[in-house]
Formats: sequence, C-alpha cells, structure tokens
Amino acid sequence: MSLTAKDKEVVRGFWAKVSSRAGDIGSEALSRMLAVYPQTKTYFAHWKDMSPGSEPVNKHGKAVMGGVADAVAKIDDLNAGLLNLSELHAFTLRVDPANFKILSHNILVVMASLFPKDFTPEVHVAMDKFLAALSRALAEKYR
Ligand code: HNI
Repeated sequence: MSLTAKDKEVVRGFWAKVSSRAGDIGSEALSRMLAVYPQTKTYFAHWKDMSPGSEPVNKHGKAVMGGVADAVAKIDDLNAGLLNLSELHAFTLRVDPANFKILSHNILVVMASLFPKDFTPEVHVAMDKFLAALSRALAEKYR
C-alpha cells in the first residue's frame, strides 16, 4: 500500500518530534530484535558484544536510524533514495529481507513505548506504512 500525501505529512511531523532520540530508538530496537528474534544474531557474529545497549549495538542502532532519517528525507522516491543501501544489504551483507519486517516491527514498538502520547493510531498507521515502504525499497535490489 503506498503512502498518501497525508501519511507522508504525518510521518514527517512525527519524525520531527522523535528524531533527536534517534540513537536511543535505534539502540533499543536493535537490542529487542536480537533478544526476541535471536535468529537475527547471525548477521552480527563479528561483534564483540551483542548485549542490549552495548557499544556495537548503540553504534549500529545510530547507523540504522541514520538510514531511516535518510528515508524520511527521500520519502517521495524511496527506491531511488535507498538504492545504495539496498545494494549493500542484498549483495554485500546478504541479509534475508524477511528481517526488514522484523526490525521495522521493533522500531515501531520502541517508538510507541518512548512516545506514548504522540504515537496516536494515525501516527501508528502512517509509520507502519512508511517502514513497510522502506523495507520494500531495501529489498528492491534482491530481484
Ligand atoms: Ni542494516 C549496515 C540501515 C535493516 C544488517 N544498515 C547498515 C548501515 C545502515 C543500515 C545505514 C550502515 C551502512 C554503511 O556502513 O555504509 N539496515 C538499515 C536500515 C534497515 C536495516 C535502514 C531497516 C530499517 N540491517 C537491517 C537488518 C539486518 C541488517 C534487518 C539484519 C538482521 N546492516 C546489517 C549489517 C550491517 C548493516 C550486518 C553491517 C554492520 C556491521 O557492523 O558490520
């Protein structure tokens, strides 16, 4: 389902509110993904420490949310905007795209838990659609 003009406006508005906490969101979302979906740990076997809030988790959480910030900026053409990141995940990292849905879910859970007042049903649906579109764009180079 593609994002409507209204969805995009809601995503931009919510992101403007939460982006200063992007590092915390990324770290907690990644920590939850690794704890709740331990099959995702295989991709990070080279890290010294995969425990919640560890240095590599914090650093990578920040990097992932940098990608999300980029996607918000390129919301009108996600496929073109995320082309390099898609190639990286498809050809170099070889991440199974099923995991994009898992990480998206965890990002959504953490946003809801850190911003309960701002995370209205309208924000929930717009962010869910946005993260699904981001995941589709990341999977674009797989085929
Ligand atoms: Ni992902 C590296 C963004 C989902 C495994 N990832 C990155 C980088 C960004 C990024 C940005 C750093 C790129 C660089 O160094 O140039 N990843 C994103 C985004 C999503 C995502 C926006 C989805 C919301 N990545 C995933 C998922 C997995 C994943 C679901 C696996 C479960 N990513 C990786 C791995 C790396 C990576 C592995 C390399 C990290 C490292 O430390 O080696």
